[in-house]
Amino acid sequence: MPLLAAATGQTPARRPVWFMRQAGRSLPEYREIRADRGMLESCFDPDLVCEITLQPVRRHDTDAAILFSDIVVPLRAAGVDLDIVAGTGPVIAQPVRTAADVAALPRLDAEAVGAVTAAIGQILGELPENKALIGFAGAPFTLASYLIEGGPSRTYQRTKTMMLAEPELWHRLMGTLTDITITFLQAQIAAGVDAVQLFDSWAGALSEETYRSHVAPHSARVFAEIAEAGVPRIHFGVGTGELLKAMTDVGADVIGVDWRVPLDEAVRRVEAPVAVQGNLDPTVLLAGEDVLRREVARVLRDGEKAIDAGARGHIVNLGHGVLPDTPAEAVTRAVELIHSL
Ligand code: 1CP
Repeated sequence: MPLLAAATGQTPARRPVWFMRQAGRSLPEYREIRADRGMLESCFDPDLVCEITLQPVRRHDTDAAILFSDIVVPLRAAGVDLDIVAGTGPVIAQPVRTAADVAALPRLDAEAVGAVTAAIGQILGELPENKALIGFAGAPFTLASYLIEGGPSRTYQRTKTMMLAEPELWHRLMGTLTDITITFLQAQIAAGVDAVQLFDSWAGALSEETYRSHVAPHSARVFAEIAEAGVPRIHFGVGTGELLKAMTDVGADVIGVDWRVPLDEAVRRVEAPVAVQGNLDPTVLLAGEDVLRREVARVLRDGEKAIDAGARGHIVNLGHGVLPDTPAEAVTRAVELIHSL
């Protein structure tokens, strides 16, 4: 499997590529299948999860499938009242803001994500042998931000206020979310995923010092608890150029890099022999053939420089998710270029 080879320091048969949000609105076949079904409902339907997970792999020939799910799925499975609202994202019915709210948070029983593990079994039965299935979870900080804010946020005002003003409460909340994340990832690993990605998408809102004191111990526990399984562990966040070393130090095998930091610079920052994943700007897929060709060539060159500088390998990806307006043809073309250049 090219993705596993790149993650573990072997020479891949071809350059592995997949895209965050490769399943989703950029695909006409996804829009059709989701037309009359809610997002959360879809995430708990194994047949749909299997079909939607495989759609981008069939169409684009990516080297990995990422499980079609969402970071709030384990919270919903545990019993948190929330919805995923089209055009907005996760919305929490009763935001978690007080000691009583934190104490009342449910725990996750692995059986509650049985639909997800059933879907993984189906996907593995259909996925070609040289392609990896990536499982994932939201990191405790990013999950906490949705629970506390009640939905998407630009400032993370309430989240950071709890962190600073009530550190004990904060760490209790993070402890509970860490337990949920570990249970969710262990269930996916037991069901057979080939690699996992921990999405700490919004960690870039924090200074390195705050990340290390208030977040890293919890994310480190997630990585430690799944280490024994031996599947590559990818760690990703947006705008985390200043946190790359801290996010690697928690125990990642592969570090995700967004478009703000060149891959070879990223590997110098992490000071560890991990693989790098990234880092095309998602808007490159909207900018036409000449730009696409130039930017793909640049990222491939940066990946080689990163390997020369000590990276274990390079998994090609975007710096964040495929934008919904992206023409599906541009994604297919990017994969072709990445495999041929
Ligand atoms: O193809 C894939 O990548 C798999 C599907 C996937 C993944 C990995 C979805 C489907 N969600 C996620 C993870 C996820 N969910 C993250 C981490 C990745 C990232 O940084 O983008 C985050 C932050 C969320 C939360 C979320 N869910 C948002 C972002 C809201 C915000 O704060 O800006 C949104 C818009 C959703 C809904 C969602 N999740 C996935 C899809 C296809 C959609 C859109 C659903 C719809 O309206 O139809």
